[in-house]
Parts: sequence; structure tokens; C-alpha cells
Amino acid sequence: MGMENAEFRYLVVERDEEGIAVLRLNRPEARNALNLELIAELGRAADMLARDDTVRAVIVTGGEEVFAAGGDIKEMAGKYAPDMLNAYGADLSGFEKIERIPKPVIAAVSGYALGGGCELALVCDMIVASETAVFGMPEITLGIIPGAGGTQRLPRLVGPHRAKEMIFTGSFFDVHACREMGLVNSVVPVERLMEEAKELARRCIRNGAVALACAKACVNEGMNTDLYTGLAYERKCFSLLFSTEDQKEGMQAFIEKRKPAFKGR
Ligand code: DAK
Repeated sequence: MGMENAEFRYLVVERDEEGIAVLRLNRPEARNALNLELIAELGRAADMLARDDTVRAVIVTGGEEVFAAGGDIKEMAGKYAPDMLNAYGADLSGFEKIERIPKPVIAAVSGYALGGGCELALVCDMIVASETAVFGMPEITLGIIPGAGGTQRLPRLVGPHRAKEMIFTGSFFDVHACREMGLVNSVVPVERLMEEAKELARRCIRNGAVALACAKACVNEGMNTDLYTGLAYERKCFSLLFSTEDQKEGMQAFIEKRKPAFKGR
């Protein structure tokens, strides 16, 4: 279990022998509120985990009671539009860096995932949640709107009508409602949450790392473009994978009726 937490104030990063890294928000006194420093730390951690070849998948998690209560209201309260447009508003890079990690990234959510906390879960590839998880976009109750991707990623994921209900009302949604709307992949008792997230990670990383990176890029690029541009992108990635050792190994293993030994090359 490697650790490198000295460089982070609000994050705990752990890596295990299986290649699964856990990135845990650790600002419990403020319910894991995402201040600028924490968002910057998320970006640095994402860069680090993206570069590290021994890391095959990442789990983003928080505490048992709170995944994250959103952007730091106390930090934002006195700000004016120019502040938000410049320093603050520009710094979405932490979220986007998590989204661009070329490996499976799973949010393991227990308790509240509100506002920016919900938006953080939305930049992950999949969300597993505990039975106590609660999602919501309460920004409207503060006189603002979601500002870290909520008005864009949520409707792409659950459809505009459900997203608007969440964003316009600011109401909280229990995990079963979130499962039904497709926000959450699976729901488990809280004590099984991390194991469920790890098991999902394992089911991904037994496959080749290059193919996983291509699959992620294709889905993400495709969600941001029209069908034919997305199909062209997919075709290039699909074809390029035929220059990898993993493709030769995967197909040979099938023919020889054995399990493939992927190398991520
Ligand atoms: N910000 C700052 N402090 C927070 C906080 C937050 N979002 N949430 C909780 N805290 C603090 C509380 O003020 C309290 O501090 P003290 O009174 O002890 O000093 C402490 O954490 C404990 O909170 P509670 O006493 O309220 O704890 P409970 O367990 O009773 O309730 C709760 C937990 C999560 C239901 C409740 O705290 C709550 O409703 N929190 C606010 C949820 C919310 O409105 N979230 C939306 C925030 S706006 C962006 C980046 C981010 C964002 C936008 C843009 N860019 C970089 C462009 C995101 C914006 C948002 O998310």
C-alpha cells in the first residue's frame, strides 16, 4: 500500500498492489466542501494518477456521512462576478483532470453528494453508491446555479427533464430515485461500498489498459459531438488498437481457449 499524502492537505491517496488507487476527500470539518485548494489538489492528484503506470483504476470517495457537500459556500459568499469569472471560475481544471484520467474512474458515494460534490461524481466514469447516498443540486436555493458542470453533464446522463427537476427545485434525491434515473450504477449497503467499487474496478482492469483508455476516450468524445464525428473517432481508435500487443494476445487467447494475459501495450 503506497501512500504519498504529504503533498495534500485535504486528500488522502492510497494505491494497492492490484493497481487500484483510492482518492479520498478528507475535509470532514467542512463536510468535504470543495474549496479552491481542494479542487487544485484534485487536479494534482489526477495528474499524478494519470501518469503512474502502476495505477490501473481510480476510486474517488469521501466519508461515510458525506461524499462532498459541494463548493465551499463560505469561500464563495463574498465573491463578485469578476472573481468568479477569473481565478475561481477558471479553475474547473481539477474536475476536468479527473474526467480525463485515461483509466476507469469510479465514484464511491456514501451520504450527501450535493452541488459540486454531485458534479465531482459526474466527472467519474461510473458511480456506485451506498443505501444512504443522497444526491442533489441545491445551488438554486443559494441564488446561484451549478457551476462545475451540473447543467451540462447531468442532462447528458439522466436526460433534460430529470436534470431540470433536480436543478430547478434544489431537492435532494435518495439513492433509489438516482438509480432509477440512471445516475447511479449500483446500490449496496454502506459497509460493502468500497468492496463494490473495487470489484467494479477489477472487472474493468482485467482488460487491457490501452483498450480501456480508448473506450473511455471514445465514449467521452462521443458524448460531446455529433454521431458521425463520434463514429469516425471510434473507427480510428478501433483500428489503432490493431497495432497493440494486447489485441494480438486477446484474439489469440480466444482462439486457444485460454485467458488473455494483457500487458497494456
Ligand atoms: N461549504 C462550506 N461549508 C460547509 C458546506 C459547504 N458547501 N457544507 C457544510 N459546511 C460546513 C457547515 O457550515 C458547518 O460548519 P460550522 O458551522 O461547523 O463552522 C459544517 O460544515 C457542518 O455542516 P452542518 O452542520 O450543516 O452539517 P449537517 O451534517 O447538519 O448537514 C449537509 C450536512 C451537507 C446536508 C449541510 O451541511 C448542507 O446542506 N451543506 C450545503 C450544501 C449545498 O448547498 N451545497 C451547494 C454548494 S454550492 C466551481 C466549483 C464548485 C462549485 C461551483 C463552481 N468552480 C471552480 C467554478 C460548486 C458550488 C456548490 O456546490
